[in-house]
Amino acid sequence: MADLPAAVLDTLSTVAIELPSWAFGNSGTRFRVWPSAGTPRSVHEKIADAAQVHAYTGAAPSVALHIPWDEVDDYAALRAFAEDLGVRLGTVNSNTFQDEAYKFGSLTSSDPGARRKAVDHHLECIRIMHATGSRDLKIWLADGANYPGQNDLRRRQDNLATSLAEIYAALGPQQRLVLEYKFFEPAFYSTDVPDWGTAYAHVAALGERAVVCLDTGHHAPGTNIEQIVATLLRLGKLGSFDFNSRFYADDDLIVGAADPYQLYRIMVEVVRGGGLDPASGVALMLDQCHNVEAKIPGQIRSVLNVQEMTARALLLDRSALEAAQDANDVLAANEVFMDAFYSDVRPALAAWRESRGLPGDPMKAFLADGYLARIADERVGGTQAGWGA
Ligand code: AFD
Ligand code: MN
Repeated sequence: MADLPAAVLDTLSTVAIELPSWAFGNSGTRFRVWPSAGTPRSVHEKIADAAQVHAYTGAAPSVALHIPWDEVDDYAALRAFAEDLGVRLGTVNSNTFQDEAYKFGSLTSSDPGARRKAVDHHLECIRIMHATGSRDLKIWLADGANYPGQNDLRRRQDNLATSLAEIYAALGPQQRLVLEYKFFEPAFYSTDVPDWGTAYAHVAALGERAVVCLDTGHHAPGTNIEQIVATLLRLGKLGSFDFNSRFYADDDLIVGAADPYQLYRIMVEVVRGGGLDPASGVALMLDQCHNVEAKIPGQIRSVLNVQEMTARALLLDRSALEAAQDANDVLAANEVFMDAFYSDVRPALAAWRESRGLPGDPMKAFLADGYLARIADERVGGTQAGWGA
């Protein structure tokens, strides 16, 4: 495909993919966290690496923070540092899954002291958001149980509702509470926010500035994720994605790498449901842990994968599709749907990037730049960032 319709390119130019600060630190699995030369030793160096992704792709203008992993004394200064590098600070991710006090839960815990500590952590995250200018407070809870009988499943929901209500009441008028679900892990028998329905029930009870985060790696195998996307968009409660891909569990691999067709189907529902309209408030964020691959190139690949599948979704001939659907012409509808998926948009995207002063092939341009060799030389000493495990 030589070029894309102007309307597609106009929409693509508004698509912003938020990068997770933790993707640039050392990461791995519960078995081993792999260090690598040049890994950031501070949130400032993470932001510098994230700014490289944006500089080469033009599509990653914000960086999500993780508290306490990215704690600093002066968040206003951190915000200015990021903006000087051409990116802004985005979602603030809380962390109530690593402190000893949360061994048996945080916001849902039967221990009022653990709940208090967890709520106070979120109130601190909100204070940070005022300094960083962040809109979203993202809450993912590891809370759950490993054995039947361990927890009172119903009381955990009551505790969660009470805790979330206090946090929600502390939000500023432009801020949102984004509740993320995950069907298992680290808890193995029950997770207190396991699915979109539970997350939806809680955010619906809280109010209009409470929404759901859909992490694409947080579903049972075979789940029809795009149907959840369509439903949450219809309900006005899809706040954000945590994009990644998986083969078996929450593998946090490069989005689109395991199943580009699934990413296309998800983006078709995002387009159909108005999720690309900036007014929709839907945030497209990556949540990945680059295990054995280089981190900055891994993020560049991820951004390009989202951009490519979004372009294909925007090419879908919706009027032909609707006509075939209304006629119950199964094969014609599927053929229209697949026709857009089979479009190789890469040459047209390369030409589009060059027309905007960006490298046609961001990955090739970045690798030729020598940044990775420079940070490997310069970043000696200190303590390499990880995910605190
Ligand atoms: C882990 C969790 C969840 C969360 C992320 C950042 O599984 O996806 O969004 O950490 O806290 O990946
Ligand atoms: Mn996530």
